[in-house]
Amino acid sequence: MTKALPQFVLKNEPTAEETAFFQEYGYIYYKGFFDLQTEIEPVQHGIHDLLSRLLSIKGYSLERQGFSLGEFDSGLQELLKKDRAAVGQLYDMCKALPCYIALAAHKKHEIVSRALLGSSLVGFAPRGYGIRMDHPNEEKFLTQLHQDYISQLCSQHGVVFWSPLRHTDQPLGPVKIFLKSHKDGVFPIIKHEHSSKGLQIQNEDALRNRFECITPEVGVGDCVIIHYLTLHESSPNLTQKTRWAMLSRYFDFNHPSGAAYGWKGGIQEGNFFDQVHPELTVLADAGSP
Ligand SMILES: O=C(O)CCC(=O)C(=O)O
Repeated sequence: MTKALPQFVLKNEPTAEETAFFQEYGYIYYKGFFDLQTEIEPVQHGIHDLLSRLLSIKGYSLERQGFSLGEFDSGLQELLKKDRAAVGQLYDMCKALPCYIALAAHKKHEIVSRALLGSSLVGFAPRGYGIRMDHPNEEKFLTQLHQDYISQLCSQHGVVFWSPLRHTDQPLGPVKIFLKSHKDGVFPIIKHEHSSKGLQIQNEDALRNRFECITPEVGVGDCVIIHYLTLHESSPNLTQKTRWAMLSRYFDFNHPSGAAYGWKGGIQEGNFFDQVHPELTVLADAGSP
């Protein structure tokens, strides 16, 4: 049976207790973080409409149910079978939905990240936002064990907001979060190639065993906030539906780690971990760092 995990409800800003929880465990769960009707539904509606647009451009007449909160992506599984590349196009289209962008940059993210990070000055990680689609039985795009800092690089002190558009229970594949791992700093990386997949945490299995792992089921409208240094990874989607999740990232301008190299962005901006941290990088076919 899954262990019941603490859930908080955000009032105006995080309380001292919530901040202390986040700083101790490296994550926090907020129930009802987004309003279903005014904040979530427009994004789901937008996705539904984009899918219709894509199907019509492609000339596919797939059978679709009308929009509902649970079935906003009706027709997607058929499209996956018919034309996987078109689904990749949908992935890019979703990120451009104005109602989603407004949510990703919503003031409450700034308020919450300031409080959790104890910073008066936070930034919105450029190109650190997006909507993940994890399809049934498709493992290629699942994230491996990682710390977000490795690919974001703006600052070691940051947070990622993770909020699903479909209720994420165990079969749909919650994020695995390794509690308190943020306290150990940046872990050394084995560099295989120039991509986030190519950056592998050294001694992955030993780290998985060292920290307690949780897999929080997350409801639509709820949000899990994870520290940039907390180890986490995807779990597989074992259902027949796509797992949808919105992510956005905020970082602390006041932390010395970002200031040291001018808050350079990460992989999306063409900057790589080994350029900033040669002392923590080992090449795949070399010895220890
Ligand atoms: O949604 C997931 O499974 C993990 C997402 C994640 O860690 C990431 O995109 O950096």
